[in-house]
Amino acid sequence: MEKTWRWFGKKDKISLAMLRQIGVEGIVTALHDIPNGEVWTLEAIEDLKHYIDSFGLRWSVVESLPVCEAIKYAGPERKQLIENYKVSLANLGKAGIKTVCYNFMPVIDWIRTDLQHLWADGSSSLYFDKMRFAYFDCRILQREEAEKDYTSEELEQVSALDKTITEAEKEVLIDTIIVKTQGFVNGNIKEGDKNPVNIFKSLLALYKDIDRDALRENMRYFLTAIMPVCEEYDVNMCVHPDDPPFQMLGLPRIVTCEEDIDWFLKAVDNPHNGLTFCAGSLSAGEHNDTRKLAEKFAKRTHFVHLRSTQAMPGGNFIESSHLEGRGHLTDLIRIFEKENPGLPMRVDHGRMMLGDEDKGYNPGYSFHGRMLALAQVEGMMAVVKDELEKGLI
Ligand code: DNO
Repeated sequence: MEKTWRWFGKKDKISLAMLRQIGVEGIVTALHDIPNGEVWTLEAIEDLKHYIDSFGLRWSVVESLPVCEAIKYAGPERKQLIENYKVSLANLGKAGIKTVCYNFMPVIDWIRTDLQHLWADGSSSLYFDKMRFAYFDCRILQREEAEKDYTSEELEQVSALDKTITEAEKEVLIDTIIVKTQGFVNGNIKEGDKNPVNIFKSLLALYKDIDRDALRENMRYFLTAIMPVCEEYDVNMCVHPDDPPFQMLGLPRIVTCEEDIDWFLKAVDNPHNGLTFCAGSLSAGEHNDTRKLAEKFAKRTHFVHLRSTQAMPGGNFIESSHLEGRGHLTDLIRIFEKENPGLPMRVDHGRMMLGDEDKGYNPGYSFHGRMLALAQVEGMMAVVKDELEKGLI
C-alpha cells in the first residue's frame, strides 16, 4: 500500500518537510480555501501539486472534493453545482490526480462528543458518548420527535445530566459536535460562525422531506452525471462511509453497512464509482465485520483509511489503538494487498500524546499520535509483505 498522510495545506502546522522524515510517500489533501461548490481551477490545483512535488512527495488523493448540500437534497442549484463538480474533476484528472474521496452524509460529516477522552496512560483520543449525544439532540437542539430515537433508560440519563450540566459544558458539547469537528473538513459550520445551533437547525430542515430512498436516488443522479468525466480522465471516485455508520438526528444515512455499499456500487456499476474503505467508521457499527466487507469490496476500493474503534455497549465507541479494536488492520492489509495491491492508505486519526495537546492540531489529526500509528501500520505492512513473498498467504 502507498503510505499517505492527510495534510491540510500550507497552513497546516505539520509541514511537508516533517512528513518526508517519517516515511510518508503520498499526500492526501484538498483546496481547503475554495468555498464548497466553486470550481477548482487547473491553475490552483497545479500550484499546490508543484509545491507538494518540490518536497519529493506526490499528491495522491483528494480528500475531499465536497458535495454540496443542494446536490444531496436535490435543490434547484443542483444542476449548476454538478457542472462545477465535473469541471473540478476534469481539472484534477488533467493534473494527474486520479483518486477523489467525498461523502454523501447530509448536514454533518463525522460525529464525536469528546475530543480528548483520557486514557489511563495519559494520552487521549476521540470518543462518542451516546447519552451526551442524546442530550445535544433532545435538550439543546430540541429536535421534534428526537425522544423516539432513544430508550427510556437513555432519556432518564439525559434528564439526570440536565440537572448537573453547566452552561460552559453545554457550549463545549455544541462546539465539539457541530463546530470543531466540521469546519476544517469543509463542513457547513466554521469556527466563529454566530449561533451554530440555529444554522444547524436550518440545515436539518432542508432534509424534512428526504428519506433514505430519496437520498439514494440523489446519490445515483450525482454519480451518473459525473461518471463520463471520470471515464474520460480516469478519475476514481470513492465515497467515505457515514461516520458513525448508523442513523442519527432523523437524517437519512446511506453508506453504513454491506447492503448500502452493495446498493451504490450496483446502482452505478462503473469501476470509477468506488469506496473509501474507512475501517474506523465501519468498525464503529457492531453490525459491520471489517474483514468480511474488505473481502467483498476490495476490488471496488480506491482508498483505505486505517483506523480502529472499539464499539461499546449502549452505542458508545472509542477510537482505539491501531493495534486493537474492531478494525483488524493487519487482516485488512492482507486482504487489500492480495486483492487490490498498492492502494493509497492513510492512518486515520491518532491519539493526542507527548505535547500534541498544545499545538492546536485539528481534532484527530495529531502529529505524534499519527506518527506512532503509521509506525505500527508499517510494521503490519512489513509482515504482510513477508508473508506474500514466502507464499504464505
Ligand atoms: C474525518 C474524516 C472525514 C472525511 C470526509 C470525507 O476525520 O474522516 O471528514 O474526510 O467525510 O468526505
